[in-house]
Amino acid sequence: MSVVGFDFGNENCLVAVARQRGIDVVLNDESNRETPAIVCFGEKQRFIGTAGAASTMMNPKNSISQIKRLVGRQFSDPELQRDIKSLPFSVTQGADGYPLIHASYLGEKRAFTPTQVMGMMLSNLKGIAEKNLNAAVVDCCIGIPVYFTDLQRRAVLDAATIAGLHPLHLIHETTATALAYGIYKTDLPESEPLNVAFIDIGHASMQVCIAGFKKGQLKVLSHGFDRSLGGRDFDEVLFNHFSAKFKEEYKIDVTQNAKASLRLRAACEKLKKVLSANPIAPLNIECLMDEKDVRGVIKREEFEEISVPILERVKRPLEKALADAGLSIEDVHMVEVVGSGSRVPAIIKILTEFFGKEPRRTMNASECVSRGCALQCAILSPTFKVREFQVHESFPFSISLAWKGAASDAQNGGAENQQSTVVFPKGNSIPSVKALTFYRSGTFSVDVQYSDASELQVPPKISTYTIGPFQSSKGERAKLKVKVRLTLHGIVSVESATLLEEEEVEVPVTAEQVDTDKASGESDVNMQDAKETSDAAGTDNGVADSADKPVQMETDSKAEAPKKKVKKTIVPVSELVYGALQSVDVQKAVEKEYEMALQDRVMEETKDRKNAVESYVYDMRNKLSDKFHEYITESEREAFLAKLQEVEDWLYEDGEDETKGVYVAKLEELKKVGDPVEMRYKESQERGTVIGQLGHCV
Ligand code: ATP
Ligand code: K
Ligand code: MG
Repeated sequence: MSVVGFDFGNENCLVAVARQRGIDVVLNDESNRETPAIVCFGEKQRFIGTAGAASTMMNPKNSISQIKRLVGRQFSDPELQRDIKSLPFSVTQGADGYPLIHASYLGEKRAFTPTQVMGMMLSNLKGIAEKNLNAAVVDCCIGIPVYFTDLQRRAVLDAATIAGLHPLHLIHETTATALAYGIYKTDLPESEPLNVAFIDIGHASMQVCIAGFKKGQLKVLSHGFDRSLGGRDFDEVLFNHFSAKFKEEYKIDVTQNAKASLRLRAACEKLKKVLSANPIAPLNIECLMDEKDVRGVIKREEFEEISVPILERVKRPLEKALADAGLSIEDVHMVEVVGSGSRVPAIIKILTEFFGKEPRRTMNASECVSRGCALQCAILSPTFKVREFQVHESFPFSISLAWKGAASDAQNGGAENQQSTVVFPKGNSIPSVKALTFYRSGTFSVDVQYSDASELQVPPKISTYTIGPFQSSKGERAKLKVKVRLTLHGIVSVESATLLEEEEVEVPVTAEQVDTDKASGESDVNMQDAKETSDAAGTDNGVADSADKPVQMETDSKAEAPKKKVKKTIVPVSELVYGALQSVDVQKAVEKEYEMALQDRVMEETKDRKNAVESYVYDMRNKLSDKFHEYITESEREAFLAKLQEVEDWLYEDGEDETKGVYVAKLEELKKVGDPVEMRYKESQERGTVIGQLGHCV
């Protein structure tokens, strides 16, 4: 199996692989460690990553960036609405209420889901890993922001499927960083944990994680985030500043011109980077719009002044993380800053003031997430031996289960009959399984929802599960055990429902029965969880839903014989996840991706074959006047040179844009003339060598 970690950034993606001697961040085709998250749709193929970034300026409307911002969100999402205002490509609302990205591809107008585009990007990253490992890559770990909703997490999994990847673990980016920090430390305390705050400021968002480290383990204590506070917000501030200035000074409205906007944004990003190291920075763009060259300059002080609305927000996620961890400032022993967006000096100033100590940069700020992901993948892989290190992850939101009371109550209760209980409270460990017990007489449904959707600004309902049909042998209300799982990826689903029927026959405990209970795969911890949950559900429940002793089975199996036998029957559960792709749609997307990848490959090969013809022409021309000179007659040489010239001209004219087959045939045509010459040359060389050797022997 492959051991690969992907950091899919809003701006930059990194790929890390595990090799026997350690973790390496690998280079892409252009020999860069960072690959821009851009998919550009062209007339004949797609350009992805570095090639995509190179095409952006020429083809802004078809260059899709900020992919991570768009996945798994409704079109009406206020953040998405804000984001798409500054994007050069078109995003509209699809029939299902989710965004569609429009681009012209192969000369046709096409629409893609953000998940599909993420799949394209992941497929490119997968290719980078495969080239470096020289092996197929399927198993991997992918970093995700801690604030990703259930739907966003599912979208990443779908995108991975489209790319032919199988993520073993979607890991929170800050946790990956914490893992990469802790696993190499040999001096971690035995008892009192070392508390470290990790702050990641990327291109579009800020994440905070406080983790406690002890020898051989890390425990995530809390999270904090601002989903819209990152490097690009500073670019935007500068962009607004200069576009207003240029409107006044040069009478040009950059915002009305996609290309000019793109160029000014890119220049502002550069300017921001210069300001991180210098007190003042210039901005010059030639021919920005209406043939006008523009000039500007800004001091770091002024930049910080106009950035106050952003900088003011840095503290809030820090305060929240601290409060949720139940720590005071003095309890935080170390502060580590990562993410390239954190290079803005004003941010470091705020962090220093807040924590009362200088934040450190001991980690590689751009690589740590990908490294942590690869480490996590290595830990999960049976093929790698990794130093014993446990990661106790904590879930950032509260998840509830909601249901309607039983039918008889519904008739007089109506809406009041809606009940809910928190299944996974904020801070719950990941993964986790909990069980709830329901008493029902027929098919019923439960909703999985956010206990507090307001902090996420999403509709509260995640999914609905319909449980049934089932038939209780005794009629009346049957007892059902419903298992809810919080997966390693931080996705919640109802995993199974079991009908429990106590039979009057008294039977002694058998070894077999104990085994069956064990086989259910729940640890003691989880059973304890289940009890807590059901207690909570039990308190405010009516008659119908009293969640009664869900751990009874376990006590039964441990009790002394004789005892009651419990008959277990699996009850069907059907799932509806709001906004998630149906598996048939994912399958269709997989096929489409296959087609597009094939087209890209054909085009790459075509370019390759065309280059082969071109280099043959140059190479042969040189050789004909050099080493092949004596192995061809004067007239033949003249004719061949003319032929080569003719082909060269053709390459720049009629043959500029031909199919692969045509270039292959053209090369064959030339080789028919060239090969015999080459052959004669080689033969004479060999003869020469033999003679030479013989001569030497004598
Ligand atoms: P995210 O974490 O939001 O998904 P990402 O991982 O792609 O995004 P990073 O690569 O960590 O983001 O950071 C990119 C941001 O850092 C960009 O906004 C970039 O302009 C900014 N940046 C890079 N170098 C500097 C610098 N020297 N000074 C200021 N900002 C910088
Ligand atoms: K990154
Ligand atoms: Mg990042």
